[in-house]
Amino acid sequence: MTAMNGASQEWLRYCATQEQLDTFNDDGYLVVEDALPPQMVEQLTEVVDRIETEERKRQNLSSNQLLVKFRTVIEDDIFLELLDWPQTFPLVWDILGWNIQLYISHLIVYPAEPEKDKVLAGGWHQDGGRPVQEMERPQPRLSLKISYWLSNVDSPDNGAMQIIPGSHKRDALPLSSDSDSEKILDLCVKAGTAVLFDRRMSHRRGLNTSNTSRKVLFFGYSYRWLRGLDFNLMPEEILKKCDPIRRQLLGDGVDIKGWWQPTEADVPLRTWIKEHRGEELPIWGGS
Ligand SMILES: O=C(O)CCC(=O)C(=O)O
Repeated sequence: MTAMNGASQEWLRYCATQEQLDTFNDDGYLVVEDALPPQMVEQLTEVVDRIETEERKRQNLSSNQLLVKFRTVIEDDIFLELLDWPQTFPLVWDILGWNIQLYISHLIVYPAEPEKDKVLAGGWHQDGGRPVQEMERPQPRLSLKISYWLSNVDSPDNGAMQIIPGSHKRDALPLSSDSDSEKILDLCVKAGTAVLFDRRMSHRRGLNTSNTSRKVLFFGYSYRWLRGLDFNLMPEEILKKCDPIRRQLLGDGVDIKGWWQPTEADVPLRTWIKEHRGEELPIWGGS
């Protein structure tokens, strides 16, 4: 197999335990504390601050407005490191399998709300766009996101993400904004924490009434037969910087057919897992 990036040396140390798999399956989310060391948080924050300045100009946003930036992965090479980050990536392939790609990467910078009693801007939702409306119930999992927290969320007032644990199984949003309120969990996390969540789990952004800006990166992974929201064809100059597994995650492959019926060359992640875990891993089961 072609030379891999340094991160792959560490992947086997961080594969999912049965307890982590059970937690993700039962609750719909999984917290990985200290997924990013302080130095990485610092480097990412520097990059995010630069992007924030550029984007506020581009989107004509004032410094106290919410900033949402999609297609973040191409904005700096440091995000290519996050693509297969050792403390989180093996969890993704242990949950979804190896036929995966990055389908979305977005950044949210949420400054403190100027007024204390603003209503929540982001409503309860499941991720996935139109398919969420158009698929029959119960929906399949299809994708998950990793949120990388770059600022401390010590209390709900810091704009903690709100989730309803277990709601991915019920596969229905709360009927009114505050029904289910007893089941709502405010995700309080330290900077450097990663939280993986099932796209079907009801979630929303909480209100930031503190005096600090909340910074989070979201990396969403889906099956390769679902096409990307960020890109279908990643720019060649980004692909050139990447080893085969990163290229797979960025949507590269031999041809369209291989998204559905992969050959070995389409899915180097499968080859890596096979070689390093000694698993059989059949490649596909018919047309
Ligand atoms: O910003 C948040 O806390 C929630 C983000 C969110 O809803 C999403 O990524 O789908």
